[in-house]
This record gives sequence, C-alpha cells and structure tokens, in this order.
Amino acid sequence: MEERKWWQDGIVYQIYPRSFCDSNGDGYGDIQGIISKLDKLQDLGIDAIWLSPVYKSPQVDNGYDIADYKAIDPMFGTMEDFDRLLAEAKARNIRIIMDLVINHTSDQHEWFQRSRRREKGYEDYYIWADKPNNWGGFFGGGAWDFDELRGQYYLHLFAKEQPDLNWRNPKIMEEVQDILRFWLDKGVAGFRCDVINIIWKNDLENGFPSPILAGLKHYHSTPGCHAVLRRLRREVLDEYDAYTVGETVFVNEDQGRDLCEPHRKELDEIFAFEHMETEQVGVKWFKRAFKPEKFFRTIAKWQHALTWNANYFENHDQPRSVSRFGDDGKYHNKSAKMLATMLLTLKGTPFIYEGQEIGMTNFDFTSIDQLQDVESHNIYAIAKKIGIPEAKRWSMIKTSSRDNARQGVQWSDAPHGGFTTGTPWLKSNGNYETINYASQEKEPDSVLNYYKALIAFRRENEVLRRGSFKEKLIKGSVFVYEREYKGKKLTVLLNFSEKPQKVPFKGHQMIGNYEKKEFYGVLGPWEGAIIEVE
Ligand code: TEU
Repeated sequence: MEERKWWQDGIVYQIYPRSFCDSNGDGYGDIQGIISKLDKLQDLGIDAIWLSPVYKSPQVDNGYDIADYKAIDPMFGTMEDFDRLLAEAKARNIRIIMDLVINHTSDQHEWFQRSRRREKGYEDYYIWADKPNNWGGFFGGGAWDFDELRGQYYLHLFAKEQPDLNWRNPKIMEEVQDILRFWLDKGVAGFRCDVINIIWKNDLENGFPSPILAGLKHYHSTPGCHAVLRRLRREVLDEYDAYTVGETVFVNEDQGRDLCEPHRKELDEIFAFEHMETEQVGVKWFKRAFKPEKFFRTIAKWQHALTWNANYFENHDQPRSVSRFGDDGKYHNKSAKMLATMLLTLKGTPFIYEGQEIGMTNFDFTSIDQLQDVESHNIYAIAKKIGIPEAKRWSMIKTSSRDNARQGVQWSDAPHGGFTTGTPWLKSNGNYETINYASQEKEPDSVLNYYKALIAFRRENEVLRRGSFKEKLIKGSVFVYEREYKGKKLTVLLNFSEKPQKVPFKGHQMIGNYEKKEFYGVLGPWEGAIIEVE
C-alpha cells in the first residue's frame, strides 16, 4: 500500500483573519469570528485551514510583520482563543496550518530592537551593512534603510518595517526551530512558509541593474536555502509528521522540483506563481488581456513538472479569480462554478481562499484613499513620482491591488455583508446584497452549493484525488483534460468564454455547472463538466 498523507486527499481553506469575521464589532476579523463559522466550513467539506498570520504584529503588512512569534495579536484575540480554535477545529476534523514568516520580522520585534543597539548575541540577527547595494524591494523602491541608532543600513526585501533575518547566523535556525516546536506542540498540522525560497542570501554583491528586483539572483532558491529547509524538516518537522507548503516566488519547474519533490525532503508542496502571471508584462502592475490558452498551457506544464501540486487561483495577495479569469457580471454564477470545477479536479491539493466559494469579486473602490495595502500605496506613489498619469495609475491599482481580495467576507445581506457590526477596517464591497453566504445557502443553484457538491464528489472519487493528469485539448478558451487511476478515467471539460464551443467528446456527465445527464459535444457559455467518455 502506498502511503497517503492527509493533504493528498484533503482540501485546504485559507483564512485571512482580519477580513474573515468580526465577532466584537471593532471592524477587524478575529479568532472568535473564525470559531463562529467553523460549522459552515465543516459543512463545506474542507480538511484544513491555513491561517494567515495572527501573531503579535504592528500590522504594517497585515501581520506579515511579526513582533512576537509566540503571542496572538490582541486584534485577533488571546492565546486561549487560539487554543479553543484548535480544539473546536479538531472536533470537526479540521487541521490548522500556521503561516510561517521567517524571511523577515517586524522592526518592532525584540530581536531587531536588540540588534539595533548591538546587544551582545544579537548583533548579527539581521543583515547590516555600512553601504547599501543596489537591490530593489518587492514593494518597490530600494531594499535598504539607514538605522540611526546603529549607524548602519539594514536589508528589507519588503516594507522598511520588515527587516530581513540573517540566516547565516546559526542562532536564527535555533530560534526558528524553537518557534516551530512551540506551535507543533500545541497541535498545529504544519506551516505555509512565506517567501521561503528567498531567505538565504548568497552574498551582498550588487545585482545586474534593473528596475525590478535587481539582486534577485543573489538570494533566489540558493543552496543555503535548500540546506535550511532540509534541516528544519529533518530536525523538527518530521518528528511531528508536519506538513509544509512553501510560497516560492519566481520559480521555474526545475527550481520548483528541487524545493518539493519527495526525495529532496524539503517542502511537501509549493505555491508556484507562473499560472498567476500569464497576463503580466514584467511585473503584476502591467497587464495584457487574459489569454486562457496560455493559462492552460502553464497549468498543464506544472501538472507534469511536479509529483504533487498545490493548486490555487486566489489568495490574499491576488485579485479575485471570478473577476480575473471568469466573468463577474452576466456569467458570475456560471463562471465561478466553472473555475471551481477546474480547481477541484486538477492533480494535487486544492486551496480555496475565503469568499471564493461564494464567488466574491474584485473591489469597488473609487479612490486610492479607500485602500489600505502598504504595497498598493508604495507603488501608487512611485508611479506618480515617475510621471505615470493618474488614470493609468488607478487602473494599475484596480487590476492588481492586493486589497481586491481583502474586503470582508460577505456572510449575509446585513450592512457590510455581515462581516462586522462596526466600521470595517477596509470598505466592504457594495455587492454583498446579491453575493453573500446566507442567500447562497438557501439557493440550490448557488456557487456555494456547487462547491459543496463538487467537494463531496471529489471526496468519493479516487480518480480525482489520486489520478494522473493528461491534457486532451487546449484551444482558445477550451481546456479538456483526463484524470486516470487504476484504469478508471474521467474527463474534465472547461469553457473559459461565453461563446459555445464544439469539442470532440461525448459521454455521461457526472457533475457540472449545467444540469444534464449526457454531454453531447458542445460546451455552453462558461461551462465546466466532468464526464465519463463513451
Ligand atoms: O508574499 C510575497 C510575494 O512575493 C508577493 O505575492 C507579494 O505579496 C507582492 O504582491 C509582490 O508584488 C508574501 C505574503 O503572501 C504577502 O502577503 C506578504 O506581504 C509578503 O510575503 C511579505 O511577507
């Protein structure tokens, strides 16, 4: 019997806590809010929750700037609340996966404060230099800032309040192992590892001059990084049979394989980015029209590249998939379901991002002041500085801002979609009266009920959970692939357009977003179907 891990059969649901559910009316989602929705998540049929950071943090980057890895931020609740969440989730067979952010900390972390003061033992916790190099940061601008107190520059690949840890210092490995044990001892199932393939800097040489991330080569998927991953796994994670999925930026297939193929004993899975970048021109701020065919080819390529895939179309950094790859107007219902059909039938672990299961859409902001994201504001300011006209700046933000996915989850048609009884930290989306959980629970034909049906179908179907992947047709807006396990086969047919499409396949329909028993060879607008080919 081949050994199966829970995550090879399971489905993961991502919660971005500040936007999920507010229990106390302060405008921010919190842990009690999550607990109050666990029954709904169990009903949806998920196996694990990936919790974006809930640690103590000044929230410059919404918790991805951690000030204390072993404390819960008061905004989200207390450690007792967290322990209760773990227990309540466990009672429903739901595992909790924590977000592990170890490329950087907050500048408010005690380690950084001590390092600034050159306290003994802490001098080298971060990356300090007398002279900055030319590296650029992920949020735009340079990657170095001067610290008056220490009289030196420090490296920060993200916001200036997020100094990069110095992994060359063996103390960092010790500290992180201790943090891992702290959470694993509580009973968490594993970690989603933030920007994990850039933690180890080879050297601090200047990068080839480029407006985008000059210096990337010097810290991208380095041998040092692989060594860190192997040690974390061997010395801690394996002891707990813990699961890891790495957020791995800019990886090609070879680099991806080196980070997560089973024999490497590094990560269990990776979030590759290439399928999320097919409309990009260089950076995400410049986009061309979405071409489904390119998207399908990229997906298919990665399905073949890895033994096991982490499949996602959304997260807290990406625009909403129905607005981006589907049609959030006339075909909202059909296209959201079609995307669900794809997500849940690819080889690998499906990741659903909060709100995706009701087809939440991109934001409806009308001005930059309504946005909160540090990255959006940085980029907007830089664009202004280099003379990009206002209208263009706004369209860049509109299509690509991370706040697209950060509006409160729309639970009902109550004010602010029932996300909060107070004033939400980020303006709520005006479409909550038509798109919300409560009404979709009642409506048999809703996106939500389709997710539930598909998840249940997948749970009973080992071809979907375990089968191989083979593309059968990639043409224009049509994607057809076959899954096969022990001689049993299924075919998935998808139409990424509102134009009907003829395809050379017929058969008995098992499930799909158009109700029918037989599939006769024509895909309707935004149709997604799973059939047994005759
Ligand atoms: O994201 C890293 C990352 O590379 C991007 O997705 C990033 O969000 C940005 O959009 C690049 O343009 C991770 C987290 O998911 C993100 O929320 C954090 O802000 C970031 O790391 C820093 O911790």
